[in-house]
Amino acid sequence: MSNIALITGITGQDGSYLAEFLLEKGYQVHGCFRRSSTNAFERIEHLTDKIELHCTDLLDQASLERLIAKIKPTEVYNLAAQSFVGSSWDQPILTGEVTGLGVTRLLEAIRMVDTSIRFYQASSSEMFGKVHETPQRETTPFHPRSPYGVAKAYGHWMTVNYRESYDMYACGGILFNHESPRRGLEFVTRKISDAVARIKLGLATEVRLGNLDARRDWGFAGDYVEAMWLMLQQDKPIDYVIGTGETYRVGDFVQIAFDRVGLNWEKHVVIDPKFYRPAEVDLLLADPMKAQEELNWKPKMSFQELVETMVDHDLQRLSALANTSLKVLRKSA
Ligand code: NAP
Ligand code: G4F
Repeated sequence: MSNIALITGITGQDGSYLAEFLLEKGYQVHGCFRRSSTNAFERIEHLTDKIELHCTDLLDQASLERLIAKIKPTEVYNLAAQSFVGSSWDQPILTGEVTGLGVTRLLEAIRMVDTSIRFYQASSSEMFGKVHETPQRETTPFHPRSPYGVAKAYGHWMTVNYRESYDMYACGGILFNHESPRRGLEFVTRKISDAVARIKLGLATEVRLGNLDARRDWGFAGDYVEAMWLMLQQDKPIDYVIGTGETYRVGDFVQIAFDRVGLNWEKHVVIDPKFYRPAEVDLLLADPMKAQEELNWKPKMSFQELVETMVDHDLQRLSALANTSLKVLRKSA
Protein backbone atom coordinates (compact mmCIF):
# COMPACT_ATOMS: atom_id res chain seq x y z
CA MET A 1 0.00 0.00 0.00
CA SER A 2 1.38 3.40 -0.89
CA ASN A 3 1.89 6.06 1.74
CA ILE A 4 -0.65 8.85 1.65
CA ALA A 5 0.13 12.07 3.48
CA LEU A 6 -2.22 14.91 4.30
CA ILE A 7 -0.54 18.23 5.15
CA THR A 8 -2.53 21.05 6.70
CA GLY A 9 -0.83 24.42 6.17
CA ILE A 10 0.73 23.22 2.90
CA THR A 11 0.84 26.82 1.58
CA GLY A 12 3.15 27.85 4.45
CA GLN A 13 6.93 27.71 4.75
CA ASP A 14 7.15 24.23 6.33
CA GLY A 15 4.26 22.82 4.30
CA SER A 16 6.08 23.54 1.05
CA TYR A 17 9.35 21.90 2.19
CA LEU A 18 7.51 18.91 3.68
CA ALA A 19 5.54 18.38 0.46
CA GLU A 20 8.80 18.34 -1.54
CA PHE A 21 10.37 15.94 0.95
CA LEU A 22 7.44 13.49 0.95
CA LEU A 23 7.14 13.54 -2.85
CA GLU A 24 10.83 12.57 -3.00
CA LYS A 25 10.02 9.66 -0.69
CA GLY A 26 7.30 8.46 -3.07
CA TYR A 27 4.30 9.59 -1.04
CA GLN A 28 0.97 10.56 -2.53
CA VAL A 29 0.69 14.09 -1.12
CA HIS A 30 -2.55 15.90 -0.31
CA GLY A 31 -2.64 19.42 1.06
CA CYS A 32 -5.23 21.61 2.73
CA PHE A 33 -5.60 25.24 1.84
CA ARG A 34 -8.16 27.70 3.14
CA ARG A 35 -10.23 29.87 0.91
CA SER A 36 -8.62 33.29 0.52
CA SER A 37 -9.35 36.38 -1.55
CA THR A 38 -5.70 36.58 -2.64
CA ASN A 39 -3.39 33.96 -4.12
CA ALA A 40 -1.64 32.03 -1.34
CA PHE A 41 0.06 29.41 -3.53
CA GLU A 42 3.38 31.16 -4.16
CA ARG A 43 5.44 28.62 -2.18
CA ILE A 44 3.91 25.53 -3.84
CA GLU A 45 3.37 26.76 -7.40
CA HIS A 46 6.14 24.41 -8.61
CA LEU A 47 4.35 21.43 -7.02
CA THR A 48 0.72 21.90 -8.01
CA ASP A 49 0.76 19.23 -10.73
CA LYS A 50 2.25 16.67 -8.29
CA ILE A 51 0.00 17.15 -5.27
CA GLU A 52 -3.74 17.25 -4.63
CA LEU A 53 -5.15 20.33 -2.96
CA HIS A 54 -8.34 20.49 -0.92
CA CYS A 55 -10.18 23.51 0.37
CA THR A 56 -10.79 23.18 4.10
CA ASP A 57 -10.19 25.09 7.32
CA LEU A 58 -9.15 24.18 10.85
CA LEU A 59 -12.18 26.16 11.98
CA ASP A 60 -14.54 23.78 10.14
CA GLN A 61 -14.84 20.37 11.83
CA ALA A 62 -17.09 18.78 9.20
CA SER A 63 -14.77 19.68 6.31
CA LEU A 64 -11.85 17.98 8.09
CA GLU A 65 -13.76 14.80 8.80
CA ARG A 66 -15.11 14.56 5.24
CA LEU A 67 -11.66 15.08 3.78
CA ILE A 68 -9.99 12.43 5.94
CA ALA A 69 -12.74 9.93 5.16
CA LYS A 70 -12.31 10.69 1.43
CA ILE A 71 -8.56 10.50 0.97
CA LYS A 72 -7.77 7.95 3.71
CA PRO A 73 -4.30 9.27 4.61
CA THR A 74 -1.77 7.06 6.39
CA GLU A 75 -0.10 10.12 7.93
CA VAL A 76 -1.47 13.56 8.83
CA TYR A 77 0.88 16.49 9.43
CA ASN A 78 -0.83 19.39 11.18
CA LEU A 79 1.21 22.45 10.20
CA ALA A 80 -1.67 24.90 9.92
CA ALA A 81 -1.83 27.65 12.52
CA GLN A 82 -2.08 31.34 13.15
CA SER A 83 1.69 31.14 13.48
CA PHE A 84 2.80 34.74 14.06
CA VAL A 85 3.41 35.37 17.77
CA GLY A 86 3.10 39.16 17.36
CA SER A 87 -0.45 38.94 15.95
CA SER A 88 -1.58 36.60 18.70
CA TRP A 89 -2.01 39.53 21.09
CA ASP A 90 -4.20 41.30 18.49
CA GLN A 91 -6.22 38.16 17.78
CA PRO A 92 -6.03 35.96 20.89
CA ILE A 93 -9.39 34.30 20.30
CA LEU A 94 -8.79 33.46 16.66
CA THR A 95 -5.33 32.19 17.63
CA GLY A 96 -6.91 29.94 20.26
CA GLU A 97 -9.51 28.70 17.78
CA VAL A 98 -7.04 27.85 15.01
CA THR A 99 -3.72 27.13 16.73
CA GLY A 100 -5.26 25.47 19.80
CA LEU A 101 -8.75 24.07 19.18
CA GLY A 102 -7.92 23.39 15.52
CA VAL A 103 -5.68 20.55 16.75
CA THR A 104 -8.56 18.96 18.63
CA ARG A 105 -10.84 19.27 15.61
CA LEU A 106 -8.30 17.41 13.50
CA LEU A 107 -7.64 14.76 16.16
CA GLU A 108 -11.38 14.21 16.52
CA ALA A 109 -11.78 13.90 12.76
CA ILE A 110 -9.04 11.24 12.70
CA ARG A 111 -10.56 9.42 15.69
CA MET A 112 -13.96 9.33 13.97
CA VAL A 113 -12.54 7.94 10.72
CA ASP A 114 -9.55 5.71 11.55
CA THR A 115 -7.44 5.68 14.72
CA SER A 116 -4.55 3.95 12.93
CA ILE A 117 -3.70 7.17 11.03
CA ARG A 118 -0.39 8.60 12.29
CA PHE A 119 -0.53 12.23 13.43
CA TYR A 120 2.17 14.89 13.68
CA GLN A 121 1.47 18.10 15.59
CA ALA A 122 3.62 21.18 14.95
CA SER A 123 4.37 22.07 18.55
CA SER A 124 6.71 24.93 19.33
CA SER A 125 9.61 26.05 21.52
CA GLU A 126 7.43 29.11 22.18
CA MET A 127 5.71 26.86 24.77
CA PHE A 128 8.86 27.12 26.95
CA GLY A 129 8.42 30.92 27.01
CA LYS A 130 9.85 32.23 30.29
CA VAL A 131 12.24 29.32 30.40
CA HIS A 132 12.58 27.21 33.53
CA GLU A 133 15.92 25.71 32.46
CA THR A 134 18.52 26.14 29.72
CA PRO A 135 18.93 24.39 27.38
CA GLN A 136 15.31 23.33 26.92
CA ARG A 137 14.58 19.63 26.49
CA GLU A 138 11.52 17.37 26.28
CA THR A 139 11.06 17.42 30.08
CA THR A 140 11.39 21.21 30.56
CA PRO A 141 8.12 22.63 31.95
CA PHE A 142 6.12 24.96 29.72
CA HIS A 143 5.60 28.61 30.65
CA PRO A 144 4.15 30.23 27.51
CA ARG A 145 4.39 34.02 27.19
CA SER A 146 1.95 34.76 24.36
CA PRO A 147 -1.58 33.74 23.35
CA TYR A 148 0.15 31.80 20.57
CA GLY A 149 2.34 29.94 23.06
CA VAL A 150 -0.66 29.14 25.25
CA ALA A 151 -2.61 27.83 22.24
CA LYS A 152 0.35 25.66 21.17
CA ALA A 153 0.67 24.25 24.69
CA TYR A 154 -3.03 23.31 24.59
CA GLY A 155 -2.62 21.67 21.15
CA HIS A 156 0.47 19.80 22.35
CA TRP A 157 -1.27 18.41 25.44
CA MET A 158 -4.34 17.41 23.41
CA THR A 159 -2.01 15.45 21.14
CA VAL A 160 -0.51 13.70 24.17
CA ASN A 161 -3.99 13.14 25.55
CA TYR A 162 -5.32 11.49 22.38
CA ARG A 163 -2.25 9.26 22.35
CA GLU A 164 -2.87 8.22 25.95
CA SER A 165 -6.68 8.03 25.77
CA TYR A 166 -7.18 6.32 22.41
CA ASP A 167 -3.83 4.64 21.84
CA MET A 168 -3.33 6.76 18.71
CA TYR A 169 0.08 7.26 17.07
CA ALA A 170 0.10 11.00 17.75
CA CYS A 171 3.19 13.03 18.56
CA GLY A 172 4.31 16.61 18.95
CA GLY A 173 7.52 17.91 17.42
CA ILE A 174 8.72 20.73 19.68
CA LEU A 175 10.51 22.68 17.00
CA PHE A 176 12.70 25.68 17.67
CA ASN A 177 12.74 28.58 15.19
CA HIS A 178 13.45 27.53 11.63
CA GLU A 179 13.77 29.88 8.71
CA SER A 180 14.39 29.97 4.97
CA PRO A 181 13.96 32.17 1.91
CA ARG A 182 10.29 31.05 2.07
CA ARG A 183 9.77 32.51 5.55
CA GLY A 184 6.89 35.00 5.88
CA LEU A 185 8.01 38.64 5.68
CA GLU A 186 6.58 39.44 9.15
CA PHE A 187 9.06 37.19 10.98
CA VAL A 188 12.22 38.94 12.11
CA THR A 189 14.75 36.96 10.04
CA ARG A 190 13.00 37.46 6.72
CA LYS A 191 12.12 41.05 7.60
CA ILE A 192 15.86 41.66 8.02
CA SER A 193 17.01 39.78 4.90
CA ASP A 194 14.39 41.54 2.78
CA ALA A 195 15.28 44.96 4.21
CA VAL A 196 19.04 44.43 3.76
CA ALA A 197 18.45 43.59 0.09
CA ARG A 198 16.23 46.66 -0.37
CA ILE A 199 18.78 48.94 1.27
CA LYS A 200 21.62 47.49 -0.82
CA LEU A 201 19.61 48.07 -4.02
CA GLY A 202 18.72 51.63 -3.04
CA LEU A 203 15.01 50.82 -2.61
CA ALA A 204 15.01 51.68 1.13
CA THR A 205 17.27 53.40 3.63
CA GLU A 206 16.33 51.88 6.98
CA VAL A 207 14.66 48.98 8.76
CA ARG A 208 12.68 49.42 11.98
CA LEU A 209 13.08 46.62 14.53
CA GLY A 210 12.21 45.85 18.15
CA ASN A 211 14.25 43.88 20.67
CA LEU A 212 17.70 43.07 19.27
CA ASP A 213 18.70 41.21 22.45
CA ALA A 214 16.18 38.37 22.19
CA ARG A 215 18.01 35.08 21.59
CA ARG A 216 16.76 32.25 19.41
CA ASP A 217 17.96 28.81 18.31
CA TRP A 218 17.62 29.26 14.54
CA GLY A 219 17.86 26.44 11.97
CA PHE A 220 16.95 25.86 8.33
CA ALA A 221 13.33 24.78 7.66
CA GLY A 222 14.39 22.35 4.92
CA ASP A 223 16.35 20.36 7.53
CA TYR A 224 13.48 20.33 10.04
CA VAL A 225 10.83 18.67 7.85
CA GLU A 226 12.92 15.49 7.83
CA ALA A 227 12.60 15.38 11.62
CA MET A 228 8.79 15.63 11.31
CA TRP A 229 8.76 12.62 9.01
CA LEU A 230 11.19 10.63 11.15
CA MET A 231 8.91 11.10 14.18
CA LEU A 232 6.13 9.29 12.33
CA GLN A 233 8.36 6.35 11.29
CA GLN A 234 9.23 5.06 14.78
CA ASP A 235 7.85 2.01 16.62
CA LYS A 236 6.24 4.24 19.26
CA PRO A 237 4.92 7.82 19.14
CA ILE A 238 7.27 10.05 21.15
CA ASP A 239 7.62 13.86 21.38
CA TYR A 240 10.98 15.35 20.44
CA VAL A 241 12.75 18.70 20.77
CA ILE A 242 14.21 19.75 17.41
CA GLY A 243 16.80 22.52 17.25
CA THR A 244 20.48 23.22 16.62
CA GLY A 245 21.82 23.56 20.18
CA GLU A 246 23.16 27.07 19.38
CA THR A 247 21.61 30.40 20.26
CA TYR A 248 22.12 33.85 18.74
CA ARG A 249 20.81 37.38 19.33
CA VAL A 250 18.52 39.08 16.82
CA GLY A 251 21.40 41.59 16.70
CA ASP A 252 23.77 38.83 15.52
CA PHE A 253 21.42 38.06 12.63
CA VAL A 254 21.37 41.77 11.76
CA GLN A 255 25.17 42.03 11.85
CA ILE A 256 25.80 39.01 9.59
CA ALA A 257 23.07 40.09 7.16
CA PHE A 258 24.48 43.61 6.70
CA ASP A 259 28.07 42.30 6.56
CA ARG A 260 27.02 40.04 3.69
CA VAL A 261 26.35 43.08 1.48
CA GLY A 262 29.20 45.23 2.86
CA LEU A 263 27.02 47.71 4.79
CA ASN A 264 27.27 49.02 8.37
CA TRP A 265 24.06 47.99 10.17
CA GLU A 266 24.28 50.85 12.69
CA LYS A 267 23.59 53.33 9.89
CA HIS A 268 20.34 51.62 8.84
CA VAL A 269 18.66 49.99 11.85
CA VAL A 270 16.16 52.08 13.82
CA ILE A 271 14.80 50.71 17.11
CA ASP A 272 11.04 51.17 17.17
CA PRO A 273 9.11 50.40 20.40
CA LYS A 274 6.16 49.38 18.20
CA PHE A 275 7.90 46.07 17.60
CA TYR A 276 8.46 45.25 21.28
CA ARG A 277 6.13 42.55 22.64
CA PRO A 278 3.91 42.81 25.73
CA ALA A 279 5.77 39.77 27.12
CA GLU A 280 9.03 38.63 25.53
CA VAL A 281 10.65 35.21 25.25
CA ASP A 282 14.22 36.27 26.03
CA LEU A 283 16.16 33.10 25.38
CA LEU A 284 15.56 29.86 23.51
CA LEU A 285 18.20 27.16 23.24
CA ALA A 286 17.45 23.54 22.35
CA ASP A 287 18.98 20.41 23.74
CA PRO A 288 18.42 18.20 20.65
CA MET A 289 20.32 15.17 22.03
CA LYS A 290 17.29 12.86 22.22
CA ALA A 291 16.44 13.46 18.54
CA GLN A 292 20.09 13.02 17.56
CA GLU A 293 20.38 9.73 19.40
CA GLU A 294 16.97 8.16 18.72
CA LEU A 295 16.01 9.64 15.33
CA ASN A 296 19.56 10.04 14.06
CA TRP A 297 18.56 13.57 13.06
CA LYS A 298 20.98 16.48 12.85
CA PRO A 299 20.62 19.95 11.30
CA LYS A 300 22.85 20.46 8.26
CA MET A 301 22.88 24.24 7.67
CA SER A 302 24.86 26.54 10.00
CA PHE A 303 23.51 29.86 11.32
CA GLN A 304 25.93 31.92 9.18
CA GLU A 305 24.98 29.96 6.04
CA LEU A 306 21.27 30.42 6.82
CA VAL A 307 21.56 34.20 7.15
CA GLU A 308 23.64 34.49 4.00
CA THR A 309 21.31 32.22 2.00
CA MET A 310 18.31 34.36 2.96
CA VAL A 311 20.05 37.64 2.12
CA ASP A 312 21.35 36.30 -1.22
CA HIS A 313 17.87 35.05 -2.13
CA ASP A 314 16.22 38.41 -1.39
CA LEU A 315 18.92 40.29 -3.30
CA GLN A 316 18.33 38.11 -6.35
CA ARG A 317 14.55 38.28 -6.08
CA LEU A 318 14.43 42.07 -5.70
CA SER A 319 17.04 42.70 -8.39
CA ALA A 320 14.98 40.61 -10.83
CA LEU A 321 11.83 42.51 -9.85
CA ALA A 322 13.57 45.87 -10.23
CA ASN A 323 14.93 44.87 -13.68
CA THR A 324 11.48 43.76 -14.86
CA SER A 325 9.88 47.02 -13.66
CA LEU A 326 12.60 49.06 -15.40
CA LYS A 327 12.01 47.18 -18.66
CA VAL A 328 8.24 47.81 -18.41
CA LEU A 329 8.85 51.50 -17.65
CA ARG A 330 11.27 51.84 -20.61
CA LYS A 331 8.79 50.13 -22.94
CA SER A 332 5.92 52.40 -21.91
CA ALA A 333 8.07 55.58 -22.10
P1 NAP B 1 3.38 29.59 8.14
O1 NAP B 1 4.33 29.78 7.01
O2 NAP B 1 2.80 30.80 8.79
O3 NAP B 1 2.18 28.65 7.63
C1 NAP B 1 1.00 28.52 8.36
C2 NAP B 1 -0.01 27.78 7.52
O4 NAP B 1 -1.24 27.66 8.25
C3 NAP B 1 -0.37 28.47 6.20
O5 NAP B 1 -0.46 27.50 5.19
C4 NAP B 1 -1.73 29.08 6.49
O6 NAP B 1 -2.53 29.25 5.34
C5 NAP B 1 -2.31 27.99 7.37
N1 NAP B 1 -3.49 28.42 8.13
C6 NAP B 1 -3.64 29.52 8.89
N2 NAP B 1 -4.86 29.57 9.43
C7 NAP B 1 -5.53 28.47 8.98
C8 NAP B 1 -6.84 27.96 9.17
N3 NAP B 1 -7.75 28.57 9.89
N4 NAP B 1 -7.17 26.79 8.56
C9 NAP B 1 -6.29 26.14 7.78
N5 NAP B 1 -5.03 26.60 7.55
C10 NAP B 1 -4.66 27.74 8.15
O7 NAP B 1 4.06 28.74 9.30
P2 NAP B 1 5.34 27.76 9.24
O8 NAP B 1 6.55 28.54 9.62
O9 NAP B 1 5.31 26.99 7.99
O10 NAP B 1 5.04 26.82 10.48
C11 NAP B 1 4.30 25.61 10.32
C12 NAP B 1 3.76 25.18 11.67
O11 NAP B 1 4.82 24.98 12.60
C13 NAP B 1 2.83 26.22 12.33
O12 NAP B 1 1.85 25.49 13.05
C14 NAP B 1 3.75 26.94 13.30
O13 NAP B 1 2.99 27.48 14.36
C15 NAP B 1 4.64 25.80 13.74
N6 NAP B 1 5.99 26.15 14.17
C16 NAP B 1 6.77 26.92 13.36
C17 NAP B 1 8.07 27.20 13.74
C18 NAP B 1 8.97 28.02 12.87
O14 NAP B 1 9.98 28.52 13.37
N7 NAP B 1 8.67 28.17 11.59
C19 NAP B 1 8.57 26.69 14.97
C20 NAP B 1 7.74 25.90 15.75
C21 NAP B 1 6.45 25.61 15.34
P3 NAP B 1 -2.50 30.62 4.45
O15 NAP B 1 -1.42 30.42 3.46
O16 NAP B 1 -3.86 30.66 3.87
O17 NAP B 1 -2.21 31.74 5.41
O1 G4F C 1 10.71 36.05 14.12
P1 G4F C 1 9.79 36.17 15.27
O2 G4F C 1 8.50 36.87 15.04
O3 G4F C 1 9.59 34.68 15.80
P2 G4F C 1 9.11 34.09 17.21
O4 G4F C 1 8.29 35.02 17.98
O5 G4F C 1 10.31 33.51 17.88
O6 G4F C 1 8.16 32.89 16.73
C1 G4F C 1 8.55 31.99 15.71
O7 G4F C 1 9.20 30.89 16.30
C2 G4F C 1 8.37 30.07 17.15
C3 G4F C 1 9.25 28.96 17.69
O8 G4F C 1 9.91 29.40 18.85
C4 G4F C 1 7.23 29.54 16.31
F1 G4F C 1 6.47 28.71 17.06
C5 G4F C 1 6.40 30.68 15.78
O9 G4F C 1 5.36 30.16 14.95
C6 G4F C 1 7.30 31.57 14.93
O10 G4F C 1 7.68 30.83 13.80
O11 G4F C 1 10.54 36.92 16.49
C7 G4F C 1 11.78 36.49 16.96
C8 G4F C 1 12.33 37.52 17.96
C9 G4F C 1 11.33 37.94 19.04
O12 G4F C 1 12.00 37.94 20.28
C10 G4F C 1 10.95 39.37 18.69
O13 G4F C 1 10.63 40.20 19.80
O14 G4F C 1 12.65 38.72 17.25
C11 G4F C 1 12.25 39.83 18.03
N1 G4F C 1 12.07 40.98 17.13
C12 G4F C 1 12.78 42.13 17.20
N2 G4F C 1 12.33 42.98 16.26
C13 G4F C 1 11.17 41.09 16.14
C14 G4F C 1 11.34 42.36 15.58
N3 G4F C 1 10.26 40.21 15.65
C15 G4F C 1 9.51 40.59 14.58
N4 G4F C 1 8.63 39.72 14.06
N5 G4F C 1 9.63 41.86 14.02
C16 G4F C 1 10.53 42.77 14.50
O15 G4F C 1 10.63 43.88 13.98
